[in-house]
Amino acid sequence: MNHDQGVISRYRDHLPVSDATPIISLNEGSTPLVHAPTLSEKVGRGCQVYVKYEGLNPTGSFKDRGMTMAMSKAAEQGAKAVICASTGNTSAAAAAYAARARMDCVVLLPAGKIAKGKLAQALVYGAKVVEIDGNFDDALRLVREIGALDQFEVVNSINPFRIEGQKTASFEIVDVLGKAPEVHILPVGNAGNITAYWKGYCEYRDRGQCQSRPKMLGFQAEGAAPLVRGAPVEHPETVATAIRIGNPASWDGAMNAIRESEGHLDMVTDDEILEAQRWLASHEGLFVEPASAASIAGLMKSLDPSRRHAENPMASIAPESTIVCTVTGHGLKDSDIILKAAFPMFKAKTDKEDVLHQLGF
Ligand code: AN7
Repeated sequence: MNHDQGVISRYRDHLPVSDATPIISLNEGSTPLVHAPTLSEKVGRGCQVYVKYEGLNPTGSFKDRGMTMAMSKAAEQGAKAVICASTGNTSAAAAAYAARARMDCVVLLPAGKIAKGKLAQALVYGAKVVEIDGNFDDALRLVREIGALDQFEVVNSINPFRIEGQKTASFEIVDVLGKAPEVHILPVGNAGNITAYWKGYCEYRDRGQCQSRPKMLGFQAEGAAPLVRGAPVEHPETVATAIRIGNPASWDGAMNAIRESEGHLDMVTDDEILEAQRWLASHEGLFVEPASAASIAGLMKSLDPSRRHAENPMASIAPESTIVCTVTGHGLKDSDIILKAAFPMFKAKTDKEDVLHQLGF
């Protein structure tokens, strides 16, 4: 049996690997592109919405695609240890793949701002976890400084191999649809993923695997929207801790994707994010983390009839368009956010009558 079934082995012709590259993989990728019938109805005009459900990667987020590449190349280069800053998901992926590669892993996390599931992952995979008294941007600055010392390979998305791995999501979407979608919607934090998706679509088009490329729509959280505002945000704040980033590393890559694709960049409020998260779970059966729901919130915002035509990126979309929303991470990583919200529950005695009575039957 072929043990390598992850994105490198499936797309190696499109990736900078050779026979000298040891493949560090957990069979990431091949995530489902789930049709969303209720969301499609909401969009209307015969459009079809699909959700790229990246929460089904081995560590529960899209970061595994980039990490298999970054870690394989680090192993090829003989690295003994890796380091990254993270809002949570990168640290989980780095820790898992480092365990697999038998390397040490150091992760720098903003103290108190990481969803519990992600922190648990970094710890159980055996990373050395350093909580920083600062935000993600501070942690990334430290990683750049420490990375320059040569003991560590940096596996943040400033490592170009991360972007290479992440572009495979676009390949999968085209392979499944048989074409590129008309619109692709993503949440944007450090902006590596939107950069990677655009690179993937461009390369696939250039190789004749698809004829067109989608408009790229990126959504940031309102309190952490440096790209929308055109300047770094010193104190980013959002309930979507994964995208609580004030100075994205792939700033230029994101702006280039938006410009070249004639796409659009916008922001959504925390309330819109949480509402979209619950809506997607309760209407489509897909539980994603808050940052991931920013793409759904963005689509919904674009449908709001009260929005003026000119600033609405969906206004110019043709009928029967195919729209793909990437939902980047699994909802279970941050169950606290749901449980804090005081959803109604029932209490009953161990008694059939009482259960029915409490339910109002
Ligand atoms: C679920 O883990 O930056 O725009 O350190 O975890 O490529 O940064 C996470 C980012 C979206 C934003 N959704 O992607 C990290 C980190 C989820 C995320 C993003 C992240 P980028």
